[in-house]
Amino acid sequence: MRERIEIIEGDITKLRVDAIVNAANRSLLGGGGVDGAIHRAAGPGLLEECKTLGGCETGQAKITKGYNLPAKFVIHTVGPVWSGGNRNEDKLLSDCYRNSLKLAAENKVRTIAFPSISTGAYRFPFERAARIAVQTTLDFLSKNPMPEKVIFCCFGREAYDTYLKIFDELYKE
Ligand code: AR6
Repeated sequence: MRERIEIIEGDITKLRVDAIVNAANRSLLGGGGVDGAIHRAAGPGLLEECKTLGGCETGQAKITKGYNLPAKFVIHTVGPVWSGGNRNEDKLLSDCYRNSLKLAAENKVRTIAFPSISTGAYRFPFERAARIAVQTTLDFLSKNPMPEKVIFCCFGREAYDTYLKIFDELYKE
């Protein structure tokens, strides 16, 4: 199990993996943050395909091709907007990871990279989000052979340090 999870610091648009996950909004028509970076790097074909998808509900996920990205696919998921923690935000964020991993497995994705969903414009507290990301992924991988590898792509040193700390807390041999 340990070898199926990797924590790195970097820009997710540069990763040569089967799928990268996009922290999108319900329209799936682009935005700022990692969503903007992914659309810029993928080129206009990505938006054209996204227009055909009819949006996406919070906690759900949809898949497209990667166009000019080094990644073959983009899995678009919509995280919850943080509004204090009493609006089912934890469960919805966990759904994002679980549904993205499920969609990846269905599409024979072997390696997938996640950004930290909801922790930018949507203001989810970072440590709390990292704990949900890691725990949901550990649960999924313990029950499923695919994807073979999950990468948490941390944007900046502080994010990276937090993920390492949370992983050490949650991972038991
Ligand atoms: N690679 C990896 N992580 C990144 C990158 C990158 N290139 N750029 C930013 N991050 P956000 P959200 C990190 O705001 O909170 C968009 O407008 C960033 O440091 O991108 O889910 C959408 O269209 C942060 O930790 O996504 C939605 O409207 C994390 O990615 C809304 O923002 C997520 O920040 C979604 O908000």
